[in-house]
Amino acid sequence: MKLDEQVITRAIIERFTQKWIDHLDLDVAIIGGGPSGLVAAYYLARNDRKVALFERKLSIGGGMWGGGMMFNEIVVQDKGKKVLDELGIPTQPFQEGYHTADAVMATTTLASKACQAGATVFNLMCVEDAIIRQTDSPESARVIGLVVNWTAVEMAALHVDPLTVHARFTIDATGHATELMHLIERKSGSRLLTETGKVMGEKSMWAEVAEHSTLENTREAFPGVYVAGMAANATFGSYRMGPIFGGMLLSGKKAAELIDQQLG
Ligand code: 48F
Repeated sequence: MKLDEQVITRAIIERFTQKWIDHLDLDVAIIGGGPSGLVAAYYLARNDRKVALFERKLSIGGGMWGGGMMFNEIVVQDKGKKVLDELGIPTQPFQEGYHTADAVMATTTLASKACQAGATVFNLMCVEDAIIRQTDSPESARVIGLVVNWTAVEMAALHVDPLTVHARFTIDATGHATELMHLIERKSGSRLLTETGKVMGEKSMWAEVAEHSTLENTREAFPGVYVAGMAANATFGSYRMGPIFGGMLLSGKKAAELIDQQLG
């Protein structure tokens, strides 16, 4: 058989188009392919939820590849280690209560597990807006979908209109930037489900407190939208934690469990 460039091209266009059409109506849309987004994608997809994850960059993994300051090892505490165990990611004990994992092994395995469980990743796409609907008052507003565009369009600042997906639930797992929640704050005309009604902003570094609060802050932050990972702490005004990743992993898992319950 001779290889034909036209067949290769048609295969890519047809298959991608079909994949995109198949994911226009989702149970859960996840924004951000860092550790929290990937863990959430894994647990939701494993429960047969229709999940798509949108990632601005070429690669998924977010801030996990680089460990701490490009020393590509991550640290997890005992509870975080349990999630790595469930995913089959090897860890090494460091001292009591602390474990390490190779950052590249952790990132690639997590990404692979999420995809194999059935989550579909759309990389090189950024979420630039939300679809917010309200029935009567601003209080009834709910996010029912996302507005997406190619990262290349964003980078080149081209004037090209985006496309959309609908989702019953959305997870903002965009890390420190907390992009979706900032968008909703600007555009919804209603309060977020935080104490101030706004994105409260990230505080300085305090690993001990931040790791606990990441989990507490993993919850619905606007009707239809959950926050996970660093975005949870930035939304609800807590600390950052640096290269300890247990909170990120547990947050992704908690977001998945909460949404799973809601989906019934
Ligand atoms: O930052 P990131 O890894 O988020 P995370 O899951 O984990 C945080 C840790 O990596 C680390 C930390 C840990 O202890 O504090 O920072 O909370 O991944 C966020 C991903 O979201 C993508 C971004 O490119 C990154 O890969 N992202 C951000 N905004 C958008 C987006 C957007 N609007 N559309 C698509 N992707």
